[in-house]
Amino acid sequence: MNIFILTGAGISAESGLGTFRDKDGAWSKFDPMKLATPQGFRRAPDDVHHFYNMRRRDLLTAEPNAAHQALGRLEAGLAERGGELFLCTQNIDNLHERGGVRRVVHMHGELLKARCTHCGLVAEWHEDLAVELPCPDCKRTGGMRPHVVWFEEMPLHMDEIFDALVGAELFVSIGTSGAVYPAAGFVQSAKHAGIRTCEINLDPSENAFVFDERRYGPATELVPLWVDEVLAGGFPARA
Ligand code: BV8
Repeated sequence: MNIFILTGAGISAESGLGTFRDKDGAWSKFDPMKLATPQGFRRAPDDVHHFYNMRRRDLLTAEPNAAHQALGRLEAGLAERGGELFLCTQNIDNLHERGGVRRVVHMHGELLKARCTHCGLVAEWHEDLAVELPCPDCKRTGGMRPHVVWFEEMPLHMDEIFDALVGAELFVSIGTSGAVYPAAGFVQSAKHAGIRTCEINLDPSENAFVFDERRYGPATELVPLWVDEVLAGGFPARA
């Protein structure tokens, strides 16, 4: 049994990391066009670094929750049965890895990595970033940025993602509003490929109507239950 799971900020909400479009989400306080676009970074790099430095510090004190840990169990359980979990996340935190998932595909990049726009270096980075910091490799300043995908930038690993998507038997979306493309379009691609689809979320997403099955509630309650059902006997009964 091969399962493709797409996660979003909602799966990390109960670990204390904020979401984007919920009532008190990041985009209700900050302008994404100023803080999550290449032109925003060109125009005000210090503001963008401050936004990501704050989030990086929060992440370093956050812990994975029961939903992250359940997906770690799912990956191991599927492998024992000759199956595979393909975990694609829009999140830039490392809570899936710390929850036990061994292979995580970060299509929007990773908050604990930095990239040099001069030489292309990508390096682990747990401290604050700043414009005046020199690149560890080319030593030039002014080029270090968070290794994250901003709006109008191409998400990462898209070929690998689509290959895994069409090879899955079940597509599950967890903790995402379905507002951002191309991730929000994955469920349609799964549907067109004849793959069963399931949404697990606090509230219905923008593309809830597309899903065959829908479960609503906190991820730390629903995801462990769902994983137990899958590992006990294949696909959960239809809702
Ligand atoms: C691109 C930076 C192409 C990282 C982010 C149509 C097709 C293709 C593109 C577009 C299109 N229309 C518009 C576009 C452009 C744009 C886009 O989609 N705009 C939207 C707003 C309309 N897309 C892009 O620009 C993407 N790039 O398309 O490139 C291209 C082509 C040619 C040449 C070049 C490029 C890039 C998208 C990535 C942008 N980066 N952030 C960061 O700072 O983190 S966006 C941001 O939104 C994050 O990455 C985040 O991951 C993503 C999605 O948000 P969610 O994770 O869903 O979070 P949200 O708050 O929205 O929802 C949380 C959900 O959780 C809610 O539903 C809530 O109910 C639930 N929840 C809350 N608590 C819980 C819970 N669930 C369970 N339990 C709980 N406790």
